Amino acid sequence: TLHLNVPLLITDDDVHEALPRRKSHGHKGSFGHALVIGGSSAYIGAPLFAAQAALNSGAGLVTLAVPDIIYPQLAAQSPATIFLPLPTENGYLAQDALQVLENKLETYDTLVVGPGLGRWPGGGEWLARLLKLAHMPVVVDADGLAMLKSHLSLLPKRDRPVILTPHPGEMARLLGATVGEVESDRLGIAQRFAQEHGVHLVLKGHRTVLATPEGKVWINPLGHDALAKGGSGDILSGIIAAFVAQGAAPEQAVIASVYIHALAAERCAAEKSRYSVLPTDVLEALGPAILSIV
Ligand code: NPW
Ligand code: AMP
Ligand code: MG
Repeated sequence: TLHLNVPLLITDDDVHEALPRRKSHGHKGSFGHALVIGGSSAYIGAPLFAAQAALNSGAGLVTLAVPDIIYPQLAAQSPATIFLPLPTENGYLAQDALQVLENKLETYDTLVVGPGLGRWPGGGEWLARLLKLAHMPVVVDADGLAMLKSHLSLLPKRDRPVILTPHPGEMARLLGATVGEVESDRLGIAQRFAQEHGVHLVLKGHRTVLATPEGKVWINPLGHDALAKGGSGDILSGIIAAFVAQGAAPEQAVIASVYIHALAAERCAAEKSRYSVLPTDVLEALGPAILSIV
């Protein structure tokens, strides 16, 4: 029997507090190493958006693990990213991509899995094995969420935090509900899911909701339809990973991420209209948005 907690509206001050502190004498190792696993033959931009967002949000090192068929195009576009090309099968990561990753996983401070990953038969088991091997905070987004559906019982058993970032369509799929049902009770659904599965649940969309495993609920007051364009969510997952890599607790990392993501988009829209904002504009506006808070 859960009672619905009163949600808190995220403020500038909360974000100021939540942002991980930078140290002038810090080096790239001090600011964490984020690993992004994603991409497939159809979705080349998504993993790059996540990796670039992590770099623009302060991660010291970012490695992008992608199917080797798309690696050359990506590598040409982001010189600051480190690449880990993985074996490909039918345009998706091959099952044995895990063997390549397995010994390297302890290098990374945080993991994002899902942007542009696609879905393939056996993908759920692949993801479940990855989550068992990965002893760091993990952000599961996009197709990672689709493949997690039959493995939700894994989540409460993990020793490190899990952050899930579904849009209403992905939330509906996870619950076996309709988008209408999700949208009619965003706060209640997020809170129950987070507590039941022991995760930080970021239910995206207009007025994004964050629910913590303890039942605390936050609402992001910022953001509008300038973010309603493919790639926006992929950027958000990278920002969260960067703040976690820099030492923020998951709750603080998400509070800062959803707010700065939305603030950046609003600032872009003020310059070029809500019609014309692209994910690449939001990426560039992350720095100015952070500057307006710190
Ligand atoms: P509908 O039909 O649109 O109304 P999927 P995805 C619904 C990658 N991307 N509120 C939607 O409903 C991602 O990273 C790559 C309510 C539909 O039923 C993923 O890997 C890009 N409903 C992959 O694409 C740029 C909503 O959910 C279902 C909703 C698939 O991700 C784009 C769609 O969900 C993209 O990021 C909302 N706010 N949003 C690239 N450039 O490389 C969605 N729905 O099938 O999981 O598809 O979100 O497009
Ligand atoms: P995705 O669907 O995974 O690309 O994620 C979309 C991102 O853009 C999420 O962070 C959403 O919260 C945000 N977004 C999309 N449309 C809106 C909207 N109308 N108002 C506020 N945020 C939005
Ligand atoms: Mg998405």
